[in-house]
Amino acid sequence: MGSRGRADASRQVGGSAACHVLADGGELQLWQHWIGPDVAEVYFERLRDELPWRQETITIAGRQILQPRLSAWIGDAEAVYVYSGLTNRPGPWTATLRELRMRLQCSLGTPFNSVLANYYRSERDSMGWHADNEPELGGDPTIASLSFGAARRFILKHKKRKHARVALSLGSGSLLVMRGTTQRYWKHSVPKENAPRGQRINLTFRLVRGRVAGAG
Ligand SMILES: O=C(O)CCC(=O)C(=O)O
Repeated sequence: MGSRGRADASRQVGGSAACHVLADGGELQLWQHWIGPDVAEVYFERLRDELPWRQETITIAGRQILQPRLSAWIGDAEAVYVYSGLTNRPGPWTATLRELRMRLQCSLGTPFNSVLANYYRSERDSMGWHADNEPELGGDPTIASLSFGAARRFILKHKKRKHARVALSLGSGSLLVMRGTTQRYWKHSVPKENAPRGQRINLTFRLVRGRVAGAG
């Protein structure tokens, strides 16, 4: 980490969160500027350069497809996580991720032992509809999502209530916390967009509760 990164990273903006109460007990808290723009730019560069980005192949309905984004799974050794048929063994914490984990844990009072990092190279990279409801995360997990770089739309829809939707814009330095029953009753996605967007990195910090039988 350069001296600029170290000095800037201590200037956190924070402020108050916008709260969204979702049907059936879901809860969202969004800090649009949890980290100020200059510091967020430094974090973006550090994460882009530090993380072991890969384009994974996943199996959906028996078909192998390349994920439309790059990703990296980082965490404590026991944080093995299965997602869309992929067994993710965590890579080691980097200095930047350790620092962000510490800040989140202090702010939210919630422990995290792992993070899924996603790198959206352009507006054509995306994340399909899913819920972070794998058994390893336990019931009703708290997920903390930090975004850096280009703003992207983040959409939630209820799994059963047809018209229940929430659309948010996640800008650089924003922190979205999903709690309560959000993962049980809602799905979320980052859709492809047509208008040009720059690169974006998103980090979702999680607490994986140990490997479950049959997790591969
Ligand atoms: O990129 C985002 O904002 C969302 C990432 C996400 O849905 C996930 O990591 O499960």
